[in-house]
Amino acid sequence: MRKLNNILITGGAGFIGVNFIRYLLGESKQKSGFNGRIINLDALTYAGNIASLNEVEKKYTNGNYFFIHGDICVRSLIEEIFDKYDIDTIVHFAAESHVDRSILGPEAFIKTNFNGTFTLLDVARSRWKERDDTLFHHVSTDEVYGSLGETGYFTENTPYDPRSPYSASKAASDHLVMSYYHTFNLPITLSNCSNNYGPYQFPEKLIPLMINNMLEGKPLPVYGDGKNIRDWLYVEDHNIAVWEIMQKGRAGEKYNIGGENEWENIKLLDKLIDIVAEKSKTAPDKIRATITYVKDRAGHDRRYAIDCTKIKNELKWKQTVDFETGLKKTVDWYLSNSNWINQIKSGEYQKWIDKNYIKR
Ligand code: NAD
Ligand code: TDX
Repeated sequence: MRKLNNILITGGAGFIGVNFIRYLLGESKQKSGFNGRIINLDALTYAGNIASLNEVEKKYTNGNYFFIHGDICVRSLIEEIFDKYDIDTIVHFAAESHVDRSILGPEAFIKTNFNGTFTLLDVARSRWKERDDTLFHHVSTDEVYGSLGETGYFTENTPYDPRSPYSASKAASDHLVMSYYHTFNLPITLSNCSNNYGPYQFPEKLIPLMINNMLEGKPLPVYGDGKNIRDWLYVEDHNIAVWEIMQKGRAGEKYNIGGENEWENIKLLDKLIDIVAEKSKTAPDKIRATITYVKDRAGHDRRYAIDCTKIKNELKWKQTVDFETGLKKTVDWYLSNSNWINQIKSGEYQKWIDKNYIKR
């Protein structure tokens, strides 16, 4: 098992990164067994919310957690962080992550997802030359594999066939990561995960968008015929898998992670409506009446489904949160954290960042 001491987490103020840091340092610390330092580097784009870690920072971190407000594309900053904190591990979450935004403006996706990954890889290569106790874990998506028909699953050997600028930028970064392993012997691991849901997800993604629109009585926009299929996984289960790979995964290997939990968007929405209706004491039919079919997403992938036999067999990972429980936990979280949403929507949060953090 690898001993991971000084971990650089990129994108640790985003949805999955926040949950990952909470898993390593927060209430679940015992489960993870982590005992080292975390350096969280995040540019705090619209999707990053460092306030999500406020109480973890105050309650649990004891000087073993550092936040740096900066961009993964700035090489001199990455070099400085490597030297100052003696980084031996990177887990790379930072990305532009929303498919719709990549259709409206692909440039930021190429910059962060491709050039940013290159910068991190290249600094790691230069700094880790003489070491044999290091690891670069790259967090990627099942979207790199393209779109499935009615049958079949993505395995680690499925050829890449990305369809959106988002998935193409992630696919390109995956190839670059692999190339650094084969060409320079950089110890890497890579994971391709299906759709995550859970607390702290930015309300542009399907599940939090729908929950918040339901709570506000707004229309529920369903793209196309609503029959596109995604494979949903609770965010903590994704993070446990990432942590297992980082500790025990074989260098140079990629691992698929998935929920084995396929849902047509419209059926998922139906389930979510029942949960929100019950918890907010609203008539389900009143919410159902707000479903609005809208123009389809350009290049909308029809179906994703992950075969995660490899990680299950090799690392003994499995999903722990069933969909019903996970959705209820998620709805509860959004119901009791309306401040988090309101701050993001009002722009108050951006002002708070500008006041409290100097961008490096
Ligand atoms: P997110 O959009 O919620 O968070 C991304 C974070 O990266 C934000 O905090 C943002 O401020 C930061 N960031 C963006 N550009 C940066 C830059 N140039 N420098 C430093 N920080 C920057 O994304 P997420 O949903 O948490 O996804 C995290 C990772 O997991 C991504 O790599 C994504 O591709 C991958 N992934 C996500 C899902 C999912 O369902 N959300 C599924 C599989 C894989
Ligand atoms: O308003 C909506 N209406 C709708 O019908 C939104 C936002 C989405 N959808 C559909 C599109 C997809 O079929 O719901 C499905 C899920 O959409 P998103 O939440 O945008 O996720 P997706 O495009 O599947 O990508 C997500 O999973 C893989 C993440 O955003 C990626 O970062 C991750 O890599």
